[in-house]
Amino acid sequence: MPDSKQVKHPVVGIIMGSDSDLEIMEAAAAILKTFEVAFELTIVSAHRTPKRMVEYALTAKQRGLKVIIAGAGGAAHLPGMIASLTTLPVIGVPIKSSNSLDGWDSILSILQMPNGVPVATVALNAAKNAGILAAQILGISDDKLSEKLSDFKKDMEKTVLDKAEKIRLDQL
Ligand code: RP5
Repeated sequence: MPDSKQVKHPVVGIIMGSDSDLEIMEAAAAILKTFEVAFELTIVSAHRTPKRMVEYALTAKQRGLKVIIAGAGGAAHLPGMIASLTTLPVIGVPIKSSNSLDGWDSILSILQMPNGVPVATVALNAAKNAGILAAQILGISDDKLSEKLSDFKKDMEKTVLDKAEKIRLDQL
């Protein structure tokens, strides 16, 4: 557990309900790679592999994970169920999947958790933000990572300012 895409000492667990979610969830893996955060990635389905889901959640902390990113679509119960079984922070990624009506079903299934069992829900298909948020959580106790996040923000700012400058010049 898990049995795919394993690295040494992962601190973030990226899980998803189906391989059809991978196209979206890859963005979480990509941004964690740029921050050099070790992660594992696998499929855990709340409905099709409920026993695997329980085992994943119950062993996550002892295996060294610090944050779990869980993506699912439609009747998206995976993030909430994982959150019900662990004290690790769980970030939910609602996915507009093949069985999703319009994406709202996925969003509300993940967002509307009962008091006591929070899931930090990002925007529809926003796996990149889930990866950034996971890094920010880890950055609280990791100065090097926190610096990388700070540089990331500075780069974003520069990109936008460059675009703003370009628009002004183009409009002259
Ligand atoms: C959910 O059902 C999965 O997370 C996925 O988003 C959706 C569709 O799964 P597949 O039928 O494509 O395997 O549980």
